Amino acid sequence: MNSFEKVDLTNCDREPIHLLGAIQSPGFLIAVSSDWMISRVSSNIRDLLNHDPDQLIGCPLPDYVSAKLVHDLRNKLSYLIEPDMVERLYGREVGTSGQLFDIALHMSNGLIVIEMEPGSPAGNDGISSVRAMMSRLNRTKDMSTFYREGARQIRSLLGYDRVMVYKFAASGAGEVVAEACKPGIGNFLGLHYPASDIPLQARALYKRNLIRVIRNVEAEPISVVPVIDAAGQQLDLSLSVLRSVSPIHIEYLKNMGVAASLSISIIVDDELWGLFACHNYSPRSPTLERRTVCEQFAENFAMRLESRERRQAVEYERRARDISDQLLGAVASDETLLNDPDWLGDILTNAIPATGVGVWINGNYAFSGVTPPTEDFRRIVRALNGLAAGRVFTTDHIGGLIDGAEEFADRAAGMLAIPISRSPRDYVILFRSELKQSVRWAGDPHKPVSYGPNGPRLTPRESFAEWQEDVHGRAEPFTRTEQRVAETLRATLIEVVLRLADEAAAERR
Ligand code: BLA
Repeated sequence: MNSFEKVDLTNCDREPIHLLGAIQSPGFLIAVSSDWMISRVSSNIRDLLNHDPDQLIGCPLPDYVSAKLVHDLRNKLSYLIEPDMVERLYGREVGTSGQLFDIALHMSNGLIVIEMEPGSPAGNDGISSVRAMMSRLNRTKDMSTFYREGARQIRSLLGYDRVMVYKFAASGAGEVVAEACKPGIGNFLGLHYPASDIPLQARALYKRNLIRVIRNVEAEPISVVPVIDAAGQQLDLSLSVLRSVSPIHIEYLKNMGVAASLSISIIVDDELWGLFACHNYSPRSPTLERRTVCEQFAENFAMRLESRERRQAVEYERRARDISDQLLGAVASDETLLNDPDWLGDILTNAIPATGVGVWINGNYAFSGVTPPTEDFRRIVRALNGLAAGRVFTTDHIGGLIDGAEEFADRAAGMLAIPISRSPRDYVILFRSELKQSVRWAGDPHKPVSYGPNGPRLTPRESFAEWQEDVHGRAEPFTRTEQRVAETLRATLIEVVLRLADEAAAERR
C-alpha cells in the first residue's frame, strides 16, 4: 500500500504511519543534506525564517540561521554515530524573533532532520527530577503500587488529566493496570482492549522512538515539502518528535472526547512491555525538555520493572519448589492424600493459579473446583493421549483440541495437563475458565456526542467488545514460568506415583 491509499478499519496495520509527510503545530522542520543544503522544510517555515519553502529548498542552511547555531548543530551531529540515535538542544534562538526553541536532531536516509518547537530557557533540573521520581518508585512494595506510583509521577511531571499504565499480554491485547487521574472523570482501570487498537507497525515504531505527543486533535497537520523528492523518496519520520499521527487514531481520541495525548514506551527485555498513556481533555503541549525527562524516567521505570519481574520469577520458582517438597513429604506420611482431589487441588493451585483441578488415574475421574463435565473430560484425556508423551501440555483454548469445547468454556477454557505415568496414561489437569467471564466492562467515562467517519468502533466501549470477541472461548494463558513449575511438580508426582506402585507390588509379593 502506498501512503496515499485510503486507510480504514480493515487495513490499519498497513498504514505507513512513518511516511505521513506532516508534522504538528507549533513546530518547524528542516531537513538538510550532509553539506547543509536545505532539502525539505515544513510548509509553515515562513513564520520562522521569513522565506517561503521554494525560496529555501536547494540553498545552504547557514545562510539563514546564526553561525553559533550551525556550530552547535554540527557538534551534536558528531554524536549521532549509530542508527536511531537522537540529539537535543534546549532553549535556542533560531530566527530573528527572539523566541526560544527546543531542537531535536536525527538522521533519516542520509538527511539531517532538524525539528524545532517552542521551548523555554535551558534549565537542567531534569536529572534531579528523575532521581527524586525514582526514589519514590523504589519505596513501593508490590507491583500494583509500583505501577500506580509510576503513573502518579508522570502525571505530576506532565499534568495530564489522566495517566494510565497499559500492559500488553503475549497476544498483544492490553490492560490498564494503573491509573492516576484528576477527580471526577471516571476511570479506565482494569479495562482490556484488543491487539488491533495499537497496530503492529505502531508497536514496532514505538520500540525505536519512545515518546509521541498529540498536542491538539483538532489541529491541521503541517505538510513537509516536497512530499516526494527528486529521487522519488518520501521523508521517513520514524524518529521525529513532531510527527503527525495516524488519522484513525485521531478519530479514536476524538470519539473519546480526548483533546490531547502523549504516550511513552515501556521496554522490558527488548520488548514493548507496555505504555504510559496520557489523555487531556483540552489541548496540551509539554516542552521537549519535559518530554525528555519523562522518557528518562520511563527508561528507569522499565529497568526497575525488569529487575522486579526477574526477582519475582525467582521467588515464585522457589515457592513452587517448596510446595513440591511439601507434596512429597505429605504423601510419604499419608498416601491416601493423593486420592483426595481437594487436597491435591489446593496444593497445586497454590503453585499455579487455576479455577479447577481434574485427576485421571486408572480410568477414574476425580475433581475439585470448576471442571468440565465427565464426558468432556474423557474426550480431553483421549486427545491428550494422542499427543507426545511425557511432557506438560498447556493451551489457553481447549476448543483447539476438541470439538464443542465452547459449551463448557465458562467452566474450563484453558488447561495445563501434567502426565504422571506412561502406561496407562494418567494425568493431573489444571483448568482455567474463560477469561471474559472474569472481566466486565466498567463503564464509559466520556460518551461521545457524535462519531467520526469510521463509526463507533473507534471507542473504548467497542474496543472492549472486540477484545471480548477475541478472547471468546479462551482462558488466561499459562506462562513459561508456570510451565517450568509444572515440570517440577510433574517430577514430584511421578516419584510419588512410582513409589506407591512399588509399595503396592511389594505388598502383593
Ligand atoms: C495508536 N492506540 C494508539 C496509542 C494508544 C492506542 C495508547 C498510542 C498513541 C497515543 O499516544 O495516543 C490505544 N488509547 C488506546 C486505547 C485506549 C486509549 C485502547 O486511551 C483505551 C482507553 N486504533 C484502533 C483501531 C485502529 C487503530 C481499530 O482502535 C486501526 C484499525 C489504529 N492506534 C492506531 C494507529 C496508531 C494507534 C494507527 C498509531 C498512531 C501513531 O503513532 O501514528
